[in-house]
Amino acid sequence: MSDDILAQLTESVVQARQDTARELTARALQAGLEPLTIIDRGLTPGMRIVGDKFACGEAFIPHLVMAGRTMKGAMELLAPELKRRSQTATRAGVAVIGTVKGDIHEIGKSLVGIMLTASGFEVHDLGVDVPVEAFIAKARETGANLVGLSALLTTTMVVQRRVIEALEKDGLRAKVRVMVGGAPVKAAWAEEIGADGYAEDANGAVDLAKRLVAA
Ligand code: B1M
Repeated sequence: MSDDILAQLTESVVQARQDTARELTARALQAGLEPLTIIDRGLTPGMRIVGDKFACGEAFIPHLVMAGRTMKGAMELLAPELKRRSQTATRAGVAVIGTVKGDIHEIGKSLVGIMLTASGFEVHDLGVDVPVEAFIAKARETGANLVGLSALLTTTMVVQRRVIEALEKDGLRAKVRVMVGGAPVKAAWAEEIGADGYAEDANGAVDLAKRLVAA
């Protein structure tokens, strides 16, 4: 039964049926499925399929846009549930996050932000297409101890390096841990650019963030 809902949810993202995706998400929650299961096994596989179709010329930009809207619509139902289920009393840290300059992919970054908030972090989400200087200014203003940089394009990964260089130049690097992520980002890249860690998904990002600020 739950596998069936999740499969239908994946298909609704592929077909960009926004109302259906919301209805199925509500049904999945009612059926007792965890929000993260709905995201990881229902919605995200749909985005992956659309991305693969795009890569081989079977889907085009409007399909990416519509699939993105479909997932975002479903996430509106899931975000409060994620936050409600993981209330924590203590503040884990202060995080500044965003998708780097030149890159407007927002869904994965926002999910990381929601999960960090749900895990007790005070999160300042700068959005997408964020200039290097904006990360530095916000980190300074908020006294952040964590900066999270998302990049979904191979062409924008290099901006993650620029932010780290700017943190160093500004004298902030010793005070903040830097976490990087996004589909093309790998552990070797994180190491190469001098980040403190890389996470593959939002759950991993929370574990990593907690470890980094505790160290
Ligand atoms: Co674009 N896009 N896109 N796109 N898009 C990809 C990324 C792509 C892989 C598709 C493909 O070709 N197969 C490809 C990149 C290729 C590459 O560089 N290697 C691509 C391309 C080429 C482009 C354009 C250049 C297309 C064009 O214009 N010709 C263009 C670029 C625009 C720009 O940014 N300047 C473009 C545009 C778009 C839309 C705007 C239309 C839309 C985004 C809508 C939106 O965000 N509101 C879009 C979409 C939807 C996608 C795909 C299909 C889905 C992305 C997504 O939301 N996934 C994507 C294909 C794919 O990823 N397989 C694709 C769901 C989300 C939950 O996962 O974002 O990976 P993800 O986040 C995960 C992890 O990566 C991780 O945790 C998240 C949750 O598990 N994570 C972090 C993310 N950030 C993290 C930060 C962390 C830690 C973990 O710490 C800080």
